[in-house]
Amino acid sequence: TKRSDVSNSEYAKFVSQEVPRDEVSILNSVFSHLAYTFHKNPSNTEAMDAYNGIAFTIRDRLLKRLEDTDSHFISINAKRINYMSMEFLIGRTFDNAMLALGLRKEYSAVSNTLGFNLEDLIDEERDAALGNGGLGRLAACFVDSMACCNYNGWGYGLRYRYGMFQQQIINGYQVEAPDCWMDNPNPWEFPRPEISYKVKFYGNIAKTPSTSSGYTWENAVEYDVMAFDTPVPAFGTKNVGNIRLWSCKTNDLFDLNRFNAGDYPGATGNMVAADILTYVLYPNDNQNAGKELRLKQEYMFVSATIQDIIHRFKLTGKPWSEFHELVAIQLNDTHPTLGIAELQRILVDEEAMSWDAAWDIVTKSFAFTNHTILPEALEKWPVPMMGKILPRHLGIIFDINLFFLQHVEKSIPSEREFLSRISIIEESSPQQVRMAYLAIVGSHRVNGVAQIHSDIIKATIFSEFVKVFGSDKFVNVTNGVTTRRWVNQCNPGLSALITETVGDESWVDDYPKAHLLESRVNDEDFRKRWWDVKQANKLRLATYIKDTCGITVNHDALFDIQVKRIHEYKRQLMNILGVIHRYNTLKKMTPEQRQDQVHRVIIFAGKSASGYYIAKLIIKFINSVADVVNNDKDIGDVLKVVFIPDYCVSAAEVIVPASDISQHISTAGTEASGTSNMKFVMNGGLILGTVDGANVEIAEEVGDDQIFMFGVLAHEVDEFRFNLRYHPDPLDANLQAVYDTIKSGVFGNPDEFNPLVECSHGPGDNYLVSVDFASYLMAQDAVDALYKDRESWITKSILCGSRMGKFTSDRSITDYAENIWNIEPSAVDA
Ligand code: H53
Repeated sequence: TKRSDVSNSEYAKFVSQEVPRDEVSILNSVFSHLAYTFHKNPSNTEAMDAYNGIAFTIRDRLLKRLEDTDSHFISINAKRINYMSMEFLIGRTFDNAMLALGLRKEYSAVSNTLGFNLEDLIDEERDAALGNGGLGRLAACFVDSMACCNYNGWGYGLRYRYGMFQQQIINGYQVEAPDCWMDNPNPWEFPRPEISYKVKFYGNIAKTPSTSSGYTWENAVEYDVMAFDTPVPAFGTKNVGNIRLWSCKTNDLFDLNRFNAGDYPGATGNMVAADILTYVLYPNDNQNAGKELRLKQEYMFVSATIQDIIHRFKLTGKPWSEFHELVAIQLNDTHPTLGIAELQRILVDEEAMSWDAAWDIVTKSFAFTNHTILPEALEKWPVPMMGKILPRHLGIIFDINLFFLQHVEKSIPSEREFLSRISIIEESSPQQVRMAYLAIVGSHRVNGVAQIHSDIIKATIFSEFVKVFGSDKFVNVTNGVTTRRWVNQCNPGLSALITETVGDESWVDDYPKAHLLESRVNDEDFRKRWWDVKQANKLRLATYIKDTCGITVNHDALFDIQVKRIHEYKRQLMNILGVIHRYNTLKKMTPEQRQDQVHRVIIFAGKSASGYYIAKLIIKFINSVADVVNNDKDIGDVLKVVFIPDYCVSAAEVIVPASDISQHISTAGTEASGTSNMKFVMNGGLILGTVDGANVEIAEEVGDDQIFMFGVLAHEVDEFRFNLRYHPDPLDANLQAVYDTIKSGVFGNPDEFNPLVECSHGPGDNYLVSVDFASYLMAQDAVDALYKDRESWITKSILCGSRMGKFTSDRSITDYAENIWNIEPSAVDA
């Protein structure tokens, strides 16, 4: 008998055992980790140790399931989805994992035995904030849904040493501090030193007729990139997902010659250079920084990922012609688009394939999701920069473009102008590589993220490509959110109500079942409990606000929330100008009249890109207004304004369940989808929004009359912009009064805030604040009126909450699977 046969059969016996689920066994496994992983015993165990000890036992369970899932999919030769994203905004994993494993009660008892409250241990975990906003959170929801829906899907990304910066508010200003999230042990990842690849930069291209492609990439600098796996707990199935994150490996870069010559710092020079590549997440959302380091990050990410995909494919022993039947690669925005050139390069330069055969494989495997039409977000890289860092890829991109333009010329007789408009290379000075165009040309499907957005990209930024490729290549997949985190985990009160109504927990992975809530809309007892759940969540948020901002708010007031990245197009500015209008109106009233008004707490949170001047000024302005309003004795509890610092996933889990109304008020046509709008409504909050992104589909589902909509429509925006520039209307009297208040100096030096006045009216008003302001105030009045009628409010809240079945990310993933990836689910146990 070979040694491996013995150990294999023993191993098979070992892994086929179920991991015990009773409290005593769990406690013992925690003791074991405390003692042998962390060198702790119950008497010197602090909260952080208890969290780690417990988390490591959960990690053991997840790793077992990851192993089982992997073996299962390998055994059936399943196609794998590779979801490539520069961002995964995961947040915390602990609570989510306990719920997914169905062991929360047991772990709660074990925590008590150790002398801790489970809720406190949950707060010990640092968020994994490897993303900026909606795009990164979507990626995290999608990996959750791929796992829960039993698809063979992996996320691929970068393991940033510093995630999204921590936001402090000092004197009203945003101040950024590094997010040192790796300072503590991370139970949720495990290093895979055996999985590492070489990634090359710089160098030159030599013509080498002896090689199959005729080119060799020489004199490049090489780095080693290593994998870290983060298993993704899944609810209601034994499958688990995985996010493979790449990190630079520095061990090989120690310069022994310099070390021996006594130059100790110099000996580590290359190590530092390599490390920096995965040091930091660029804190830009919907904005392209255009930095050389970012291009290197993107390439390091795609190169390691594509090599890993090819490695796994080769293990199947299948011919290249079947590659696309086993591999789907989804590009989350343009950030991983270089993957197209990388796969083409490996196939022609290293696998000796013909250009056409390689290109056929590439285009059948890749698909591209577009998330924005904002010009400042669309990635372009200067040709000289790309030529320096990635000389071979630049050559390949030029060839892809040449063949593409030749094809266009042949199929539709075109003028030069047309060709230059759709060229992947923009003829500017210097020339630029248009990454979205490369992504379209190299993919078999392109999708937008909400119906209105998918329609807009076909009619505007990509319209010429629709002429070339036909309309069928362009599809819509409306975004969604995972109901595991965004209802079940973050809102236990509501979750219990839904479970009681549905009869079991099946709604958690079959969210359309929440529609059963509607049958109870007239049940008095149910209505009262619905209201009480909301009040309890508001009390929880009020406590959070007291702890983080020191402001006392009354949880009986209407909670009006706008939390998202701070960006001009999202129009936090319009919100705060509306607050000033409300303040002015209240000031003019008698104390009795004031007390009669709906009491409101207006809550903001969100980060600004560190270099985004106007967005940072908006944060300062909100805080200056808050200072005045909150300290005005005349106003008291009638109006409070709060800016919660350091918005992140775990803060959102407290904020989202507590809204009465949330604002999604982007200029029509600018917000591709939005996903927090979905979370708020699922949690029984109503929406005040523009006719934009997913608001439109939410209105379709819940009923037009259920949500508060206002503002100009997407197709009217250009004309309004033109008029603001050339034929401005006189300024709205309310807006003028708001400007007068700002100019009076009550909120501080008016000169400081003048740029905000200038960009909210007249030719500077690119996002149409002045155009929508009057209808915004009217919609706000309608909100007040309805809130006074509590019974109607509760009815709307229940109806909206129950009609959100469409917006689970399980539905989005099923759409991708059926319309783009052509892949079937398969459960581990089946
Ligand atoms: O992606 C979300 C959308 C949202 C959109 C956002 C986004 C980013 O967060 C970053 C870059 C980008 O191009 C788009 O703004 O509307 O909901 C997920 O699709």
